[in-house]
Amino acid sequence: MRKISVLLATLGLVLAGALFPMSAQASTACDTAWHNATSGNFYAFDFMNCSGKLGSTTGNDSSWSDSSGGFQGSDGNKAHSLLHKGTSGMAVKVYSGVSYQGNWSCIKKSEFYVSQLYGDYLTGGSGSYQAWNSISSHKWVREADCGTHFLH
Ligand SMILES: [Ca+2]
Repeated sequence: MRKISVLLATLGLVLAGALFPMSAQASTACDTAWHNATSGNFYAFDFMNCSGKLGSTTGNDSSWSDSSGGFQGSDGNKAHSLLHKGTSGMAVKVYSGVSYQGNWSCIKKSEFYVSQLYGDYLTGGSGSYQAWNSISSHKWVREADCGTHFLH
């Protein structure tokens, strides 16, 4: 009888692992978007669950509201989800201000994506600031440069 309980408990854990393989906020839509994304690129989306692409780039962008780089025009202060398909091992540091100013946080390669920025915060810098509707610039950095500040 006891053996059966242990077996069932183990089976339960295996099933839970299969249903939530990546994180508490795993998203089937973002899984698909990640697999379809171009290697080496960082993406941002207008809506949650990696929908409504704002832009993508292999490089840095000091302003998501100017007319150059991977993010332009009305892309600033709009992102609700992010996707990281970098291959170098670098993290992407996102900022609430243009020119890499304001509050910031990072998405690391092993996170793959952030399916919902709403409720997450840019805790780097002075105090913290909402992560949704606020990202205005980004750059690739060494993961160690992010300290403990990572999006979830
Ligand atoms: Ca730009």
